[in-house]
Amino acid sequence: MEPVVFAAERFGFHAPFFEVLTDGLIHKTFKVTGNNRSAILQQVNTHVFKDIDIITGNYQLIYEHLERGSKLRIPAMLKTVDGKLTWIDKENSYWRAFEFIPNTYTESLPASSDKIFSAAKCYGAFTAALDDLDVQHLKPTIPGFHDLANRYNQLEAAVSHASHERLIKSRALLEKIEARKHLVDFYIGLKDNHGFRQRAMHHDTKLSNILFDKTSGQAVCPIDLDTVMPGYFFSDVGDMIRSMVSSHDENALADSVSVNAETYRAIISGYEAGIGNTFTSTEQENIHRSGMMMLYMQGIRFLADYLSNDVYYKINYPEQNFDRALNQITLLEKLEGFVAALPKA
Ligand code: GN1
Ligand code: MG
Repeated sequence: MEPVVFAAERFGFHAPFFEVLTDGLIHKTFKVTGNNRSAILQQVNTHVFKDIDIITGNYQLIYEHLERGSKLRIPAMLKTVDGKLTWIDKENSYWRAFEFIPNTYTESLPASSDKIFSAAKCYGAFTAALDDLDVQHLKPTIPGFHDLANRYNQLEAAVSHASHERLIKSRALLEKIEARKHLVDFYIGLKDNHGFRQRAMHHDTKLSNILFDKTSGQAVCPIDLDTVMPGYFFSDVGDMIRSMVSSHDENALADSVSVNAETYRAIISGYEAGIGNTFTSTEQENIHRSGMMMLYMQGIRFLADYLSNDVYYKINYPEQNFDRALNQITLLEKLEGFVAALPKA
């Protein structure tokens, strides 16, 4: 029997029907259906999320906070037949389950500006709804996750251990990354500037991490909340720009990337509508840096993984992490041109 079938049983599903939902690069996710109900079942990647109690604790804190004071509702975590929130199988894999919110679905790229606006507003509203939660109660689930200085150091460490062949192939990209080190300096500076607040950031704001309502076509809530933790303004709006502004994601060939102006505007205006007046004036003034920060960071992360022989991201062919890095840095170059041409506020 497949491990997912055993796991489903622990969460009360007997002889279920299951579908593999493959979008993420980290966890394995399934939709299980049986006895007229469905749930999302996940095998947690514990190499990435080393402490399952931290991700579970954060999730419950967020869930309860939203339940008390917000219209926004996220899927509830489900319990096993013996009342636990997680189950460990005989291979030592952790499993958990979430309620499947009926009549919802996830969108994929390319998507209309209406969908993008609705998703961006939802991510903004999520952070706004958590504004009165003391952000220090959310524990960092991956230390240094969107710390650009940390990511830059990890790339340097990867360079020092890389194979000759992979290093030669990466040379031009490494030069482009080095030439933009001012983005790392900006990150270091913002931590000491009180105009930038620490707040609850989702940190993985892909379009596919939003549930949409099938009837209204509007965003319902963000999902994939393992990386919700204290962060800075650029992460969520920036990761949306990073992952949505081109008509295909980071797995597309670099020569196909482009900045869609309408999508860009929908992200910014949707996010502003959602986050409302919790954004400070300093954050607002710097909003157009966000996409560049995130493309730069993701380019660095993919290249560091390539130079480390692909230990982190799932790949489908040997050079995929290099191609993803090239995609992100190419999009960064295009975004720089686009932002420079924006009318000054
Ligand atoms: C990972 O697995 P997924 O797709 O939810 C990664 C994000 C990256 C993304 C790039 C925990 O997210 O930070 O932006 O891949 N998540 C983690 O596709 O590293
Ligand atoms: Mg994720």
